[in-house]
Amino acid sequence: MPSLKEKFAAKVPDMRDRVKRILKEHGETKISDVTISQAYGGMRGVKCMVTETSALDPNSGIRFRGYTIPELQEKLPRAAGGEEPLPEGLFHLLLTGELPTADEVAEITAAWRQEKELPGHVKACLDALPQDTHPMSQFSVGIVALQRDSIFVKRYREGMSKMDYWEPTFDDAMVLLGRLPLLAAYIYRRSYKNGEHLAGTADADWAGNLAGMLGIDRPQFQELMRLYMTIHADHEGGNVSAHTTHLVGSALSDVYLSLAAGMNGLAGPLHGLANQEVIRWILNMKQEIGGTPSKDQAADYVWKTLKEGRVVPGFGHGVLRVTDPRYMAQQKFADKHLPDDENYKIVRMLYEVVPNILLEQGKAKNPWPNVDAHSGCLLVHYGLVEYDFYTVLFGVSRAMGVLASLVWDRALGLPLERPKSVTTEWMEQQVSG
Ligand code: CMX
Repeated sequence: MPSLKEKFAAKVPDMRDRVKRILKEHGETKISDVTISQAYGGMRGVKCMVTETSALDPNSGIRFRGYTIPELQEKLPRAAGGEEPLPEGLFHLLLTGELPTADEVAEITAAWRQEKELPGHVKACLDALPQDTHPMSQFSVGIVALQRDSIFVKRYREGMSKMDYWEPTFDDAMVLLGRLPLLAAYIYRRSYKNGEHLAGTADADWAGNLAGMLGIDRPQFQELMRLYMTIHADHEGGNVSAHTTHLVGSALSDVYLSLAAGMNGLAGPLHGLANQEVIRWILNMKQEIGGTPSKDQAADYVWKTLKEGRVVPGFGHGVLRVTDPRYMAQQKFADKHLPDDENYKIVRMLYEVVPNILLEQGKAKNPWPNVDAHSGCLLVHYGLVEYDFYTVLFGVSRAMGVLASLVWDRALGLPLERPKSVTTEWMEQQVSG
């Protein structure tokens, strides 16, 4: 069986040829026109970058290398006795475009699980931070501290051909992906469990082991982690965390510097941090109402939020115009494992209440829930009640997608990203009669 690296290497020449051919034959073909609104409005819909790993359709949602989430749940290898896909398999798919066999997944698990402990200087670095430093800040600091071991940096200094850049990028990505659960668990246990760290489970998979290191060693929570890590991994290239990782990587910054930058973007409340905001917002609503809200009480609370000039966290999306399939995958999980959970029932009720209100208000282009509307209630159910930690889990998963893309960026020799900016004066000159 060829290794993952050998399998990837075999795919590189053909992709290089395809890109070379399309550039040579159609390089001047237009694929997007840019309006003034788009230039001021966050570049929505401007087609100006290439990401191979996944594509997002406004009306049907994410497809990872062509596969929907239900298809992945059916086709990707699972843990023994489990029903959810192993995220290692998704990484194989994102990187190579091919569904892996169980043996290929086992190879990735073994490679990532070789990383057994964080380097001492990384732990010391984290321990030097005040305990109440936000977990996403700790995550970013930890990733940058891990950069000391970058193989790419060493090889670049020694002098390396451009054609070989992808190789140490791949090696760095594999080490980093092995270490991210260790980093996440270290942050969790130092922040919330008096620094009482837990050893992993010797024979567990990547996500199952993370569950154990967090201290929630229940088979159902392991399953949740497998699902969570799979569905959060990638959302094509334009979202803030993916785009930032790609942009910083385009300066040949290694995977550590690039991912840390992407994670700083994920830590914004309009992006990944929305997952902690959602559960806080729900719990504040319960507290203010003094119990489980009725539909009318929830509606009043949503209006109050909007009237205060705030967003309703977990609803809306920059691209999607339907309910996020990642939300639906979590709903299916909840229906199966925790149908009577009180917070889950509130999340379900909000699905009936919020979209109508956002439609009535008439501002949000997409009134439907996104991935972050759901994840919190699942985590709370299994006892993970430290909300500030939630985005770290999103980050561990997102790393798989953005790092698979970064390896491709290096393999295809994509250049420094440098779009053109203009001034308002320039805009005014364009439109003046
Ligand atoms: N609640 C209230 N207002 C909302 C809203 C929401 N959930 N979603 C959009 N709007 C508002 C916008 O703030 C904007 O208002 P202004 O015109 O006053 O600036 C207007 O509707 C139009 O926005 P849009 O084009 O529909 O949405 P954007 O593409 O600009 O932004 C997003 C997308 C996700 C940032 C936005 O829907 C939002 O703020 N949602 C809540 C935060 C959230 O859940 N983020 C997580 C997204 C998923 C992820 O990345 O993890």
